[in-house]
Amino acid sequence: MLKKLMRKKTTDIQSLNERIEIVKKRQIPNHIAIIMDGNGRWAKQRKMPRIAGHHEGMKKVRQVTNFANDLEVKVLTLYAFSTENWKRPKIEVDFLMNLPGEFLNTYIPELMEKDIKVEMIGNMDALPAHTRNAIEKAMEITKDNQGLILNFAMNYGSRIELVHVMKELAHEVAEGRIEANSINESVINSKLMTAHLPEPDVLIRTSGEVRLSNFMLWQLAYAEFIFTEVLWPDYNEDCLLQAIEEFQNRDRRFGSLEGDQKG
Ligand code: V0D
Repeated sequence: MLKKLMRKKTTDIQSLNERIEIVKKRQIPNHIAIIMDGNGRWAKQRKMPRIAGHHEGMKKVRQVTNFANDLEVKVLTLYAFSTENWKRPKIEVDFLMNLPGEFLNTYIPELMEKDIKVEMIGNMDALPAHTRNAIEKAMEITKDNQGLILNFAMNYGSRIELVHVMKELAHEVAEGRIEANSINESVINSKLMTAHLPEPDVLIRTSGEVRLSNFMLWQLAYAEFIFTEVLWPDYNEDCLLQAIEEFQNRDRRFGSLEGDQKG
């Protein structure tokens, strides 16, 4: 019985490696965005406090980041905290705000070793000073790294981002710095917090929720959406590989059709 189990495990690992080889021969998405949902539900199922789910979720951030880096994904954007999340109980928000510091304290040496660069989008001003300091320090330390960009969406909301873009453009028009007629998609792109990044090719949302929840509304215009029932603390390499396989299969089926204005 044990032998059989072990053999099964070995073949599972082999097939994972085989799948990686196959996936690597095809188009790897440049930019993957993930809404990491289901941490609270994961904890509830185990009769644990919600914060235990968040903490377990943080461990998955590390695992998924390392795997995306191995696959040579260029950008991984993770929705860590939305502008709506402030409505949660203060004790939960306080716990969440300690996660960036804890994550970075333990993970920075590995980020340096793997050449991973930390960035963030969202309104930093409203974050507690200790959270902001931890993230700013990590961005500073990793700023010259050339590998994966690990982009955290923190206190991010897409509509407020677009409001800022529109306000800025209105000012520029009012002051005669640009003409209203010259506003186009690339002008708007250049004002977004993601201006320097490629658009996401894939959006993944875990935990069976099938909504965008004010996440990168403009940037996701052409992305493939992949929804999974898996709760974020249960998400792993196999799940991400499955998502990329799904992306590659969809791309193959629809990528060459006319009328789908890609790129
Ligand atoms: C909780 C699942 C890493 C989602 C993942 C404050 C909910 C674990 C970070 C992190 C959170 C953020 C910035 C940074 C380094 C790490 C994080 C939050 C929540 C919100 F520079 N995990 N994580 N931030 N969770």
